[in-house]
Order: sequence, then C-alpha cells, then structure tokens
Amino acid sequence: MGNASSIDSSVVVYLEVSGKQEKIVFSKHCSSRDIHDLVAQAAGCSKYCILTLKDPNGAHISMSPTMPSNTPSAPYKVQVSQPTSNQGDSEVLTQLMTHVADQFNKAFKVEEMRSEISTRLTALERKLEMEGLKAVEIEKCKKDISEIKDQIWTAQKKFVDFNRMSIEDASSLSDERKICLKRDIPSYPKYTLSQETIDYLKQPTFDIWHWEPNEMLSLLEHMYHELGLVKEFSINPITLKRWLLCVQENYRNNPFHNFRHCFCVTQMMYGMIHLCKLWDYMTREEIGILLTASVCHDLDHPGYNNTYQINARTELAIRYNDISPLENHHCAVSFQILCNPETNIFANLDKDGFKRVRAGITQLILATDMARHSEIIESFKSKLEGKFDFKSKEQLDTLKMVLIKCCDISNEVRPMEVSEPWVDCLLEEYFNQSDREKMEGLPVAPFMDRDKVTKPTAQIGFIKFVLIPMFETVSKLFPQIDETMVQPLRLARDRYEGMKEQTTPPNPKSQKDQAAKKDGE
Ligand code: 0WF
Ligand code: ZN
Repeated sequence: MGNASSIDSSVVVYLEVSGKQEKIVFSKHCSSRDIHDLVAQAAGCSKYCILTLKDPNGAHISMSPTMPSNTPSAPYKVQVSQPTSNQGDSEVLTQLMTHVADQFNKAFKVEEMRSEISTRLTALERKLEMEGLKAVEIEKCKKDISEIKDQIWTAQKKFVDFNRMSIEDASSLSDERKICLKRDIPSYPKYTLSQETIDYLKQPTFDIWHWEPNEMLSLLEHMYHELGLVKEFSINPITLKRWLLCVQENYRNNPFHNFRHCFCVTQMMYGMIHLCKLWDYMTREEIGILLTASVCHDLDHPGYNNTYQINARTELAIRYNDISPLENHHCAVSFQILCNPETNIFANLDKDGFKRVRAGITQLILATDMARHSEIIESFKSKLEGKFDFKSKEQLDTLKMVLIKCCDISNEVRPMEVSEPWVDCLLEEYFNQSDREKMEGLPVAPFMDRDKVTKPTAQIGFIKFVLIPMFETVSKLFPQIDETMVQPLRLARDRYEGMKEQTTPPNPKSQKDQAAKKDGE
C-alpha cells in the first residue's frame, strides 16, 4: 500500500461500491469532509449518508487526507447507510401535512378565540398596573385572569397540534431552542433602582458583571422607560417584561455570546445615546431601533462563527446561502419573537410603523457581521468627507450601523476589570470552535488556535487596527467620544503591549539588531 498511488500531492484510492469498481482522486491538502463527499459521489448517494470504508481484511479505514492509498486489486469496500435522524422523515412529514390540513379550519376558529382572549387579558393586565387599585379589585382581576387562563388552556389544547407544528418549525432554526410562548404575566422581581445606579447605567464604566440575570432585565426595562420608548411605541409594560424574558431565554449559555453580552452591547448603546445626545439628531423611533437591535443582535447564537457555519455546511449556512448565516438567524429569531402578540413590543404601531421598525432592526443586526466591517466603515468615512447630513436617511442609516458595530465589540472601552474577563470568555468560545474544527478536518483561523494565540496577541491587533480607527472615526462626528471611549482604548492597547513584553521571551535577532542600533547611535 503506502503511497504507491500518490501523484505529487494527489492521492488515488480505489473503491468497491455494490460490486462495481470506482476511483477517487484527491489532494493531501483537502479536508476529511471533502473526501467524505467524494466517496458519497462515487457511491451515488447523498453526502448526508453515513459511509464506512473497509479494506479487503475487513479493517475500518478512516476517511482523511492521510488515509492509505490502495491498488485496483485491493479496493476499499464502501458501506452506505441512511442517517438515522432522517429515517422516516418524509413519512412523518406527509402525516404531519395531512394533519395540518385537517386542523386548518379548526385552527382559524381557535385563532379568533385566542385573539379575543388575548385582548381581554391585555386590558386586565393594564387595569392591574393602574395605581391605587383597591385590594378587592385586584382580587377580582386575579380571578378573571385565572378564568381566562383556563379558557386559553382549553382553547390551546384544541389548538395544540397546529401550534406544535409552528413551534417545531421555529425550533428547526436551531437544534435545541424554542421560541418561548409564555402566557403568564412575567414575574421577575421588580427592583427599585437607586439614583446612583440610574446615573451609573449611562456610563461606559458601568460594571456589567455585578448584576444577576433578573437585575439585567430590570435595567433593560428601565432603559425603555427612561428613553421614552414605552410612550413612543405605546408599549404595554407587561408586554415589555414578557418580551425581555423571552429574549433572555433565547440567548444560549455560550462562554461569550450569551445574555450578558446582549446586556453589555445594549448598555453601551444606551451610554452612547446619552453621551452623544442622539435625540438631537434622530427620532425616538430610530433610538428605539438602535436599542432593540442591540438587545436582539445575537439571539440564539450557537457559539460557532460564520466561518465554521460555512465550512461545516451547517443547516444555517445552507438556509442563508453562506451570506451572514448567523446574523440572518439572529434577525429571524428576533421577529419570530416580535411577531408573537404576547411578546410584540411594537404591537401598537400601525402597519407602516411596524414595517419601518422591522427594516431598521434588520439592517442593524445584519450590519454586525464583521465580514462587512470595511464596507460599512468606508461608507461612513466617505459620508464624513463632506458635512455629515443627519437629514439624509442613507447617511443616518450608515451612522446607526457604525454605532451598533461600535457597541458590539466595545468591551475594551470598559475598565480593565470589566473588559479582561470578556477576552477569556471569547477565547474559550474560540478554542471550543477550533478544537471542533480540528476534529472535523476543517480549516482553523490562527486567532482561534489555542496553540498560537495569547490574550495580548489577540487584543493588540484588534485594538490597534479595528477598534481605535473605528472609534476615532466616530469621534469626528461626536468629539466627546475621544475622552470617554478612544482614550480607554489607547490605555488598553498600551497595557496589552506591556503584558506581551513580559510574556514573550526576548528574540535573539531583534536583541542583536537593537544592540547594533545602539552601537551606531
Ligand atoms: C479575541 C479578539 C477579540 N477581542 C475583542 O475584544 C472582541 C470583541 N468582539 N470580538 C472580539 N474579538 C469578536 C466577537 C465576534 C466578532 C468580533 N479577536 C479578534 C481576533 C481575535 O483577532 C483579529 C484581529 C484583527 C482582525 C481580525 C481578527
Ligand atoms: Zn454581539
């Protein structure tokens, strides 16, 4: 065996598929997945089939670029089996579709009922909120709510098959997640925020690690009230609570892309809105778009980036044709939540208003794909060349995209005690990804490789070439950003450079160069 059939970096392997001989040729530099797909092609089956290779002695041959080549007289036997999770899928699907058709007429009736009950429930919730409600009235309201819940339960039981179908549709966007359909009035405790916390919340120095998940919900809720968004969009305060809870439940517990990151980005956006007094330049609706896009921007992030999605040909990459698969998914989940009447904070907008808000949020979430970084920054810079026109929709849209980008990657603007743990979290997520990529024979980015990257090396280039230039550009429009945001970035860069010097063993060549330079001085 050995490399008898290798031509330069190509490997020739002979296969036997149902008694027929096939030949595949591949490069030693390709991935295991590519070889798997080639074998599938030779076997005339889908690349999603499970394939096994056995040599003439029955020994298992692993499909990888380093697999031993063979000869036509001793081909590897290919065994094909269907992926078990898909077994019978089409049968189940057919049954489901028939069932859905059956349920369709019933569903219309139930939906009508749901809608009426929902309206009555909302009215009661509003009543409950009103100040000075007497105890006896509260008791009556509670009784009414309980009765209505019973009615909903009965209606939902009839509706369940139809509903289950739509929930499962939503969950197919990710393997384990479900868009929550909470009926209950959300019950996270109402925290009374001190004036100190209220003021501190507007600062980039705010300690985002100090707060429990429930407290973060209250702080987010406060932002919507304080910015006048509850009034602007006529948001039912209970719907706001329900929406926030639902958003929280649809962030996964990733090391980095989790609900605390969502809170961090939103708090930085809230800080920038105040620091730049954005209400002087844009409408409340636009401020609502900025804040809501920040809240939703990483919903249901799976913890593996777009490069992984594309290289591993995941369901998301296939669904979105390799175009910003994650960001498209975050958007889709956002609007699955916002299209549910119980969690739709924009339910009281008219049709055009909802359309504008939806387009605005979508545009901002899609802008967070770092693959579009240069495109967006260059477009913003070109608009700054003349006098920036806040009245032009195109120019204002670009500014909003840059603002959400700033907030999304702004950890290093924060004090060291707050920012440094984030680097550890991100590296943990990156290392998980690179370990998986190595296992699956996929390409690994050097900045994710635990054997190549360190905290200072990860941060120095990012701060110098991504963060400082972007924040400096924004400070041309809002000079107050320089002291509050760019200056901390310069300090962070210097700190990591110091850290790098301490951890890097001296390079003999550069020491020699320096000595020579000194001699020449
Ligand atoms: C670890 C480092 C990095 N550092 C951050 O502070 C930060 C904030 N957000 N992100 C960050 N990445 C990413 C999360 C998802 C997208 C952005 N990374 C950046 C990478 C190592 O190194 C570079 C450096 C320059 C250009 C490209 C990658
Ligand atoms: Zn993010």
